[in-house]
Amino acid sequence: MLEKAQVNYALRAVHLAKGEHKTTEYLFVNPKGKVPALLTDTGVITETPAILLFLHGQFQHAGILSSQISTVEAVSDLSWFASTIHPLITRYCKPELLGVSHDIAAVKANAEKQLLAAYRSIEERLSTQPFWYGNSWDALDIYLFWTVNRLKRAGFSFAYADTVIQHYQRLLSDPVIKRALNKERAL
Ligand SMILES: N[C@@H](CCC(=O)N[C@@H](CS)C(=O)NCC(=O)O)C(=O)O
Repeated sequence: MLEKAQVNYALRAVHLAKGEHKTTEYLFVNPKGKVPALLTDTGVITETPAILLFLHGQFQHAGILSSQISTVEAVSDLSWFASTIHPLITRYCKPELLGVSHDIAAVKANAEKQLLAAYRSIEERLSTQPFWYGNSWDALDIYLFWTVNRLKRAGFSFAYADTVIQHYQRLLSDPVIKRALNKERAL
């Protein structure tokens, strides 16, 4: 979204597999030991919905959130992604990060079941419009894109979610997203 807003920003990689999110240095940034965190002129912002609402407030004409919707609707949708879908991604992709010592396969299988149900409802939403809120993409589309990108890499099957994959591919060919992904890869 910073790329969409065309502002100067710097990225810092935090390697979860190496436990970098639990180091003293990172816990100083986010004591909750989670990514993402955004360092701004007025302090650190954590929690994805808060970061996105902050960016929307700062860069009002950048299309961070659709101008067609109320803040309440945006918070509701962002919260659903952050509190329902996002935690399932970790359970599916990196169940070992949860500190579960037994039956990691069951944690993953349960996450898969719940993710499939969530993507079915997303399929319905996207069957009548190309993007989350209509004809142009915003932060909700990118949150969805990020989940799909992460799950695809972890081998999740989207065989029954053609519309979600079409949405993903539509975004993948967008020049703003290409630039953002290239910057991430360069890390
Ligand atoms: N509620 C947080 C969740 C962030 C989150 O779960 N991030 C994952 C990576 S995608 C993480 O930091 N996992 C490390 C851990 O839970 O130990 C948000 O909305 O930003």
